[in-house]
Amino acid sequence: MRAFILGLALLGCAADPDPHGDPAQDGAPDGAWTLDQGAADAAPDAAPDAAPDAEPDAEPDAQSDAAHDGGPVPPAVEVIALGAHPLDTPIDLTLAEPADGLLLQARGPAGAVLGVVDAFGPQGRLIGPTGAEPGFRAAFNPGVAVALLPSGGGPALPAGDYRFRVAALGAAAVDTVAVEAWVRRGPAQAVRVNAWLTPALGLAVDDPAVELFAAALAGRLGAFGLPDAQVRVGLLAEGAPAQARMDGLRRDFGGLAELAAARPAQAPPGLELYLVEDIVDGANRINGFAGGLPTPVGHADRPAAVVAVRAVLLPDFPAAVADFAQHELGHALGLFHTTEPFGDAHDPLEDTAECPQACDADGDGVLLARECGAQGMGAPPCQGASDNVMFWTLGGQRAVTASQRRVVGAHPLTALP
Ligand SMILES: [Ca+2]
Ligand SMILES: [Ca+2]
Repeated sequence: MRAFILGLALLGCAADPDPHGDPAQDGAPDGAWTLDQGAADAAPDAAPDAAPDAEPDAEPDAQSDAAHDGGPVPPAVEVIALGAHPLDTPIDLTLAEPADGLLLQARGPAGAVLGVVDAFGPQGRLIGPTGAEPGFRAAFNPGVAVALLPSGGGPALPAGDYRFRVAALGAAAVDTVAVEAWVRRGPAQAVRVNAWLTPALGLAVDDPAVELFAAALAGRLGAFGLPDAQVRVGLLAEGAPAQARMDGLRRDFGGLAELAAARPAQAPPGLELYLVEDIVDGANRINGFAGGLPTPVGHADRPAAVVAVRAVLLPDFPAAVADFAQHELGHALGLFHTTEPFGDAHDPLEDTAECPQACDADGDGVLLARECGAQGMGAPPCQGASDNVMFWTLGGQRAVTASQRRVVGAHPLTALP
């Protein structure tokens, strides 16, 4: 979901409804929200539960190590607690040294949909005032605002002063949000995926098809520049939800929260992938959904940390389910759709092709993979414009670009052993 406003992705994204639609077919857009498509007003959360999780320092905004709940912090990551802040107020951060990545997180009430906007660094604007501006996209996530910089790939973030604010969609009741920054230095190392099977699938962690899925997904993640990806499959307890039901346009992510609640508390931090029977977003059935674009670190209890993928095909087509999972995990690691379903928004990366609305050959307003020159077909500017793993739906080649690997490698979860 990038949210909510930001677009979620239809397919894969966080709200990607169909991240790639069903294998071997172009799906209709089913889910994504984009920033300019406002969502229905959500009921305000009556009991905001945002609370700073670090002891306040003498100076209210002093930077200090955060007492986060994400497990041991690897050497390549520095966590800076920025304290509690009201919405829409400037939040300052100083980097003493350059960084390869910066994950900004702001935890608020579970019912709020929050995003980091108006981010600036020493070299200028990083995220637009609403998050939707071309080249300055960001996402809105349920319960925790999360932004990964630099979202456009590119060189390291320079040392110096950074400023941003946290905004909510709709009339959410938010007193303050608890803000922290995860500073990433060094190249991508590895990533751990906690892949959770819902018992309703009737699968065991050592079923051959499940092992094939895990191996295929680890290979897919290698394309993101993560050759040491670990996919650890676990079985959720009896009674865990079989489906994820939500209504993104109404800002209802209850189905994702139910999945998050089923996660074993002792599991190590990682990308949280839930393999379920079905995913329903409003009136749409979708193949995958990423609750956060990107996913937060240390907030596994929040829907923003949930990546759900429909896995009924896993026994027969484990590699196809791994394809869906790769796309959704791409969102969780900070990647937008290269082109959104209606061609009205694109990722901020220069080395991924954009499929312009002029490629809508049948005039229905939706850019299908074949209209965007899937598999290198077609003619410019439509040729090959859907041949990227983060195109909103299936059908094209699954290319990954250098900038996409750069973004993924900025996420602190790629520093976890
Ligand atoms: Ca692009
Ligand atoms: Ca069309």
